[in-house]
Amino acid sequence: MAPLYSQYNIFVEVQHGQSHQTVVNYCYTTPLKDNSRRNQDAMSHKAAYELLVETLTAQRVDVEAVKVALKRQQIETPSWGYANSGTRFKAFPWPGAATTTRQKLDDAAMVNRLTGIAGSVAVHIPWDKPEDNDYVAMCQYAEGQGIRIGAVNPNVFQDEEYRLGSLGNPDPGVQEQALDHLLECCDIMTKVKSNALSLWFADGANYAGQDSLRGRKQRFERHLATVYQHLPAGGRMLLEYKFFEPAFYSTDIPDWGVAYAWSLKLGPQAQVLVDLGHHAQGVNIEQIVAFLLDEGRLGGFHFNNRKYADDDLIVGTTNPYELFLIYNELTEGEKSTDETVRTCAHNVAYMIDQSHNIEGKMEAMILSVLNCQEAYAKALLVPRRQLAEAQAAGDVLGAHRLLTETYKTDVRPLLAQVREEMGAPADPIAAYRASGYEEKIAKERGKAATSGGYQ
Ligand code: PSV
Ligand code: MN
Repeated sequence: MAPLYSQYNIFVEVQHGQSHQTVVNYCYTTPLKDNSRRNQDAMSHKAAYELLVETLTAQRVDVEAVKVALKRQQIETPSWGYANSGTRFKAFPWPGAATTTRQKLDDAAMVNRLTGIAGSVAVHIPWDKPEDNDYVAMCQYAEGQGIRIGAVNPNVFQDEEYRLGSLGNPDPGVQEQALDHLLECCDIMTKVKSNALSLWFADGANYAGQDSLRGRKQRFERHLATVYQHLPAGGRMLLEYKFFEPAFYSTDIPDWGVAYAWSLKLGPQAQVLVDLGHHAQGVNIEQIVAFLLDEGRLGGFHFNNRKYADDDLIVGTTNPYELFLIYNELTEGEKSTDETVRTCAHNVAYMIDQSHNIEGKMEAMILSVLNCQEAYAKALLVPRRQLAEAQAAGDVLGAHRLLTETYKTDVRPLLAQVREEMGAPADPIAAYRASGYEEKIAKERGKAATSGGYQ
């Protein structure tokens, strides 16, 4: 097998003659002999790591504590992210993309081996329904690959009966059908040892007057209460909101306010799930995160990235700064003196929800996990005490700068070191490319037939 390790290169920033009155760090600001402004000499990540530790330690960062937190981080990958997906115009098949649940589990296990922090996989039922209906065996198969089954996602949007919605449908028979499936998923949770029922509904209306808005609300509230009663012991219900699509006039759970209000009505096991693609342009997601954390009702994330709508692009590719700001709130929550907030922050389910339409599925997933890891690492370095002081003193730009300068820290050598200490490759993407896995699955699985587009 090809070596799993690749050399790590960093850039050395030279800042001659500049004073560093830093409460924040300028990474690798080491003067070089040749006086060049930007020297691209390669340095092993070990040397870069040691330099970073020195810099951070001088800023009174407890690097060991940061490493412990990074080793505990977990990102759940979605089974559906390993399969072919597409837009309404076309789904382009990718050689080797998974078509069976076992293949999806194999792929998720590979992503976990390469990153060390993707130990669970979310399933979507019936997309992941085993042919023999043996969910226990499915769970054992996952465990045999070194991963767990995470959130169970019911699917009440694909059957023909759901044209006018599921729980919100005006037809009581269709409501019943959706409810049965949701209750079946509660049973599946026990079989696959999952503690999260992750709910998203495509329900809504396309035209004013199409249905009673209050009527739909009441149907939802009634049926969700029944589902809540069926949660297995210790199980959580995560309520995902989305402001539009596929319904374009009204959506039954359009925003976090509705999801929050319903979670309060349902009980403590119900919490809100934030999908980064489910907000209007410009919405301050980190503020939503802060609010829900403070109320102890932030249940989980569906990470992805958007530019225009629910684009489902790789998390951290379009707006890495937003991802950092979200992690900043979460990290602050993890350290809070308020027990509700701390407990909530430590129990957040970090999940990816993406479609990889024009790119390979495996590399996309590895990159997604790494982008979350990088955002978290930076958030862990935020000098909380100084930030609080600057905020209390009304030092607007001082506080802002503490955050932005931390964001600029090059944490890659730290992450390479953490991965190696966890037995993962320093550069998981290079390791994946060198592993032969992509070629192997392409050969074994071939190219699946896809549909998509207007038919
Ligand atoms: C809907 O857009 C969504 O975000 C929900 O989480 C679904 O379960 C997922 O995408 C896959 O369709
Ligand atoms: Mn989602």
